[in-house]
Amino acid sequence: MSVWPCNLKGATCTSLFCLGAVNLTLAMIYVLFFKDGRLFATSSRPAHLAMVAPKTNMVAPTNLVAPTNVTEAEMDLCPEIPSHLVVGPLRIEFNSPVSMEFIQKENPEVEGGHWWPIDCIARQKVAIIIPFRDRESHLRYWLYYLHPILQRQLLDYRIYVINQYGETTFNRAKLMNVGYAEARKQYDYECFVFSDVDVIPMDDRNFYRCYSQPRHISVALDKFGFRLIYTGIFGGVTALSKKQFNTINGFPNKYWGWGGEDDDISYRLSFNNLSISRPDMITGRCRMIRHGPDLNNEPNPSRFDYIEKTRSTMATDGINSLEYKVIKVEKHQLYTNITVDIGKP
Ligand code: BGN
Repeated sequence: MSVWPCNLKGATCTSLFCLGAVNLTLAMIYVLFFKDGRLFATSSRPAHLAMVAPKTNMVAPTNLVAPTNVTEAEMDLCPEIPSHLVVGPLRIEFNSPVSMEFIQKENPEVEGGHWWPIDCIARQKVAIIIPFRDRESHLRYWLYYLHPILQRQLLDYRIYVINQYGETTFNRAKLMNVGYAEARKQYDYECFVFSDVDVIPMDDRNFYRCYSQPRHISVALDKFGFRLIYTGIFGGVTALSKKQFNTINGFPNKYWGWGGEDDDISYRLSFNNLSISRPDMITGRCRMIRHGPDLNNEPNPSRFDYIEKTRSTMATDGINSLEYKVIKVEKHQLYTNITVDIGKP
């Protein structure tokens, strides 16, 4: 009796059997490794979530659908200007509160505030740092509007909320320094965007990324009639590369209360021969959430004195003299929350 599972004899039967075995092996490899559109080893994002195109508040992008059988090494860099960007203005309003649950459902592919494109390689890894205390309703609007915008911009980004512990006077610049230091420990970011929690861009083309010069992103605020109120202004939303940040020794730590810290940063830039890059005044339009004065963030009377001395103080007051204590790190779906004790004035 023949051992071959066919009626043919000798070489013909052997090759038919081998061909069948090869086919079966290939089919198994396909099912195990490629079925979900990519080698599973290249992404920790669950494949069924990775395939979901990011939700948007305006458009449904078409080119974010998972590709077929592409490894990361074969992927192209994402386009510098993605074709699915909404050509502004976006409808940004703060009349109907959004719940965190709703925003979470809208962004199932975001984990700990982290998102990255899966069908191309992001041009920059960006840490987005939000100095924060007691502004939950603002944070919800921020997350609701920004996640879809950042995804359409095809950035590899993570949101860090740096929450000041305790009741002492707020210190925006020191919290931003903490955000930089903590983000650096987590990932090899090339770019750091520092954003107030109450400022939302009105145009997708206003990129939350770094440029060859430090970037002022929120250039045309509705609060100021969509104008730049003075040339050196560097508040609201800004972006600095790792190199630019270190060139100016980061931000000052001693501005407790409202005002002046952004001017100090602006002086640091010009004393180090850096200039400010900006989008045009249409692309750079932003809305600010209206609110009353914050508790424990009164205008800082020392700010006038401090900014006069920036040139001599910037070498010793900055990221090289930063001291703080992390109280708690919580990974929420839409952001990483770091509660930090930054001391007192
Ligand atoms: C400026 C503040 C900035 C603030 C802008 C916009 C000062 C320093 C004293 C000259 N600067 O006047 O911190 O971002 O207004 O509100 O107060």
